[in-house]
Amino acid sequence: MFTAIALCVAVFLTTALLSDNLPSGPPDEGELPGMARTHDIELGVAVAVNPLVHDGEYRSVITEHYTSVTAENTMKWQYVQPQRHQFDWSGPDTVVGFAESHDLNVRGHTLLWHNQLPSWLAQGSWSQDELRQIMREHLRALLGRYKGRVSAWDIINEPFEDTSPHLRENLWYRVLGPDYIAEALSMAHEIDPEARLYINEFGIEGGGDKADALHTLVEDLLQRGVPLHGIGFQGHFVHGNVPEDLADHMRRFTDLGLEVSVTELDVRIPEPSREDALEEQADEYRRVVEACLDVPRCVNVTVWGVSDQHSWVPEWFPGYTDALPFDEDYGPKPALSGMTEALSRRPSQRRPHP
Ligand code: 9MR
Repeated sequence: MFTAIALCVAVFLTTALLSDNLPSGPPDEGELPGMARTHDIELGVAVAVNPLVHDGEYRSVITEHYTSVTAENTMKWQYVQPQRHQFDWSGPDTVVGFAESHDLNVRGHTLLWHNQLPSWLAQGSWSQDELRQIMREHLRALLGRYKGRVSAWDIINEPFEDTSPHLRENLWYRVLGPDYIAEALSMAHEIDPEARLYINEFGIEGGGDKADALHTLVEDLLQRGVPLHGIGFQGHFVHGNVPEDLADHMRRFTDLGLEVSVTELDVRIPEPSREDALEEQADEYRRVVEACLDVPRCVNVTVWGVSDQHSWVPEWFPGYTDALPFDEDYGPKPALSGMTEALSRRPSQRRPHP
C-alpha cells in the first residue's frame, strides 16, 4: 500500500517537474479567464446578437472561456445607422449590456470600412465637407454612446487592398484622400480620449509588402502625432499556414510604441477535416496564443466566433470547415486545449507590459 502511494506521488512530482505546460487537455469550466488574467491578456470571442439573446449554451461558452467580446456584425455602419440619422442601438446595447453583466471587456468593431455600409452612404455622392460631417456624426454617436464602456475600437478596418500594398480606394479614400485615416483617428480621440484606437488589418501576420506598407503608414501617423494606439492582426489563417514568426511581425509594431491584438483568429481546414488535422490545428492555436504572450504589448487574442456553427468560414470559403475552438454542438475541440496549453505557461514567462 505504502509503496503504491509513494509510486503515485513520485510519478506526479516527476510529471509536474518535467512539464512546462500543464495541463494539456481542455480547461476546466471557468479556468481559461483566470489563466488569461494571470498573463495580463484578454481572451476574446466575436459574438452575434441572435444567439446571445436566445441560446443559453452559447452564452455559457462565452462566459466560461473568454474575458472579452467583439460584436461580429452589429456595430457595423449598416446596422447602426441604416438610414441617415436613424440609429439602431438594439444590437450594440445587447452586446455591451451582456458584457457588462458578466464582467467582460468589449472591443468595438468597426467604424471605417469598405464593407457593410448602408446604401444611402455607399451610393451617395458626397463632397468632402459632407462626408466629414457624416463621419463625425457617426463616430460621435457610436463612440459617444459607449464612452468608458468599450475599451478599444477598430476605427480603421482593412485600409489596404486585399493582396497588395496600396491603400484601398474605398469611399473614404476616394472623397477625402489618404488622410481620411488620420482624420478619423483624431475625431475618435476627441470623442473618447481613453479608448484605444486601432487599425485592423489582415494578411500582415507573416510580414510581406502589405505589412511593410502598413508599418510605413503607421510610422508616418505616429510622427505626426495622430492618436493611434494599436494594430489588429486579424489572424484568419488556413490550416498549415500559420506563420512561425508571428511574434516577430507583431514586435515590429510594438517597437513603435503601439499595442497589438490578434483580433479575428480562426484556422480553417480543407474538407474533409480529420482528427489529425484538428490536432495540428490545436498546435496552431497554441502557437498564436504563445506568440501573443511572447510580445509584451500584445494585449488580446480574440477568436472569430463562438462555435463552428457560427463561423463565417463555410459560407465564405466553400470547402473549408472546422475553423474555431468549439464544434457545431459546442463541444470543445483540440484547439481549445491548444490555447489552454499556451496559457498554462508559468506567469513568470510573460514579460510585464512596459
Ligand atoms: O464575420 C463577419 C460575417 O458574418 C459577415 O458576413 C462579413 C461581411 O463582410 O464580415 C465578417 O467579419 C469580417 C470582419 O468584420 C472584418 N474582417 C474580416 C471578417 C470576415 O469577413
